[in-house]
Amino acid sequence: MLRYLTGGESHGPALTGIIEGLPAGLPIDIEQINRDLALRQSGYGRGGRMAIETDRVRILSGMRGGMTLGSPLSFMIENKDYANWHEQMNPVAVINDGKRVTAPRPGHADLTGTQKYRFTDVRNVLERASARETATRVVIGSICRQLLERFAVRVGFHVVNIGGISTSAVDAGWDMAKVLQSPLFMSDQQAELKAIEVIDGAKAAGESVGGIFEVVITGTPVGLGSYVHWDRKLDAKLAFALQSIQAIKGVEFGRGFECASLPGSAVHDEIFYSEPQGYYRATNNAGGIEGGMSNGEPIIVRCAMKPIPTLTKPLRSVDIAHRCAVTANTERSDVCAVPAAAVVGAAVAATVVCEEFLRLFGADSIEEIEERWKRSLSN
Ligand code: EPS
Repeated sequence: MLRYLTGGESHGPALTGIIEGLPAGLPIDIEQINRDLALRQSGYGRGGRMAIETDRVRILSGMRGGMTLGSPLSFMIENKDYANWHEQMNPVAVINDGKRVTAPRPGHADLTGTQKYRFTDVRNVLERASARETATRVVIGSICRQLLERFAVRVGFHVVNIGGISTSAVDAGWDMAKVLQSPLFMSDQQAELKAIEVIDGAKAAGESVGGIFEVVITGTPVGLGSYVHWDRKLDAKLAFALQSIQAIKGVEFGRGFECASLPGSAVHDEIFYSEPQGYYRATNNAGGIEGGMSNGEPIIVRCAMKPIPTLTKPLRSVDIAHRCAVTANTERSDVCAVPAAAVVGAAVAATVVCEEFLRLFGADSIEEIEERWKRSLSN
C-alpha cells in the first residue's frame, strides 16, 4: 500500500515528505521532479514569495544511484525565505518572536486553528495551513507519475476558468505542450487574455481571484478502484485527495453537477464493441469512472478553487487578543494561484491513481509489476 506524510512550515527551515510503498528498481528522474516544482511556482498572478524561492527536491533516503530501493523515500525542499525568518521560525530557539498576528483572515484556517490549538498567535496556524505545503505533494505526484508513465498512463491538466472567464473548448482536444506555454495553463488564448485582465484588475483593487482546473488521466487500465468497498471507490478517493488541496471548494467528474438537470438517456454513456479496440463508449459523460472503478475511458475531474483569503484590501475581522473589531491581517500573497493549483491537482490525482494501480499490479520490484501488468494485457 502506498502512503505518505508531509511536514513543514511555510517559513521554517524546510518542507519534508516521506513516501512508503514504492517498489524497488524504479528509476527516478530528479530533474523531472524539479521541473514539476518549477511549474507549480509559475503562473500569472503569483506573489513575491515565488521570486525568493527556487524549489528543488533533495532526496534523503529510499534511493541509491537514481533507483528506488523499496525502503521509505524521504525528501526535503529547502525554504530559502527561512534566512529572513530564522529568528522567528527557528524550531528550537525563537530569538525574536516578532509581531504577534492577532487579526485572523476570513476564509483562512487562522481563527478556527487558533481556537482548536489554543494559540494566541495566528502565525502558529498560518505557517502550516499555507499552500506552500503543496510543493511536497508535487514531489510525491511527480514520482508517482514517473511510475505510471512506464505503463502508458498519462496525466494532463489545464485551467478552464479564472474569475468567471471560461475557456471555450473544454471537451475538445487540447494540447498539453501548448497549455504549458500559457502563463495561465489555459488552452484558449482569447480566454487567457481576458483572464489576465481580470487578474490585473483584481490586483489593482486589492482583491484575489479563483477559478476551475481540469485534470485528465488517459491510459488507465479498467478496474482501478472498487465497487465493493466504499472507501476504495476511485472517484471518492480522487475527490478526497483533490478536496484536500488548499482553497478547493468543489470537485466534479465528467459532466458532474450538470447531470442532475439532464434525463438519463443524455447522461449515461452507451457501450460499443469493436476489434481490436474491445469495449468502448462513444461519449464520456461519466468522466471515465463508473461504479467507483475506472472504465478505461479518460478520467476527467474538475476542481473549483476559491479566491485566496489574503486580500491587500482586507475584510473585517476581530482581534483575538482584545476581541475588538479590526481589519484582517495582510500577509504577502498571490492574487491568483489557480495555475499552481492545477499543477498540484495533477500531482495529487497521479498519486491516487498510482496507489490504486499498485493495489492491482503491485509487487516488491518494478520488474514483477511489469510482468503482472503485461499478463493482464494478454487476458
Ligand atoms: C506559497 C507560499 C506562500 C504564499 C502562498 C503559497 O508564501 P508567503 O506566505 O511567504 O508569501 O505565497 O500561500 C498562501 C496563499 C497562503 O494562503 O498561505 C507557495 O509556495 O505556494
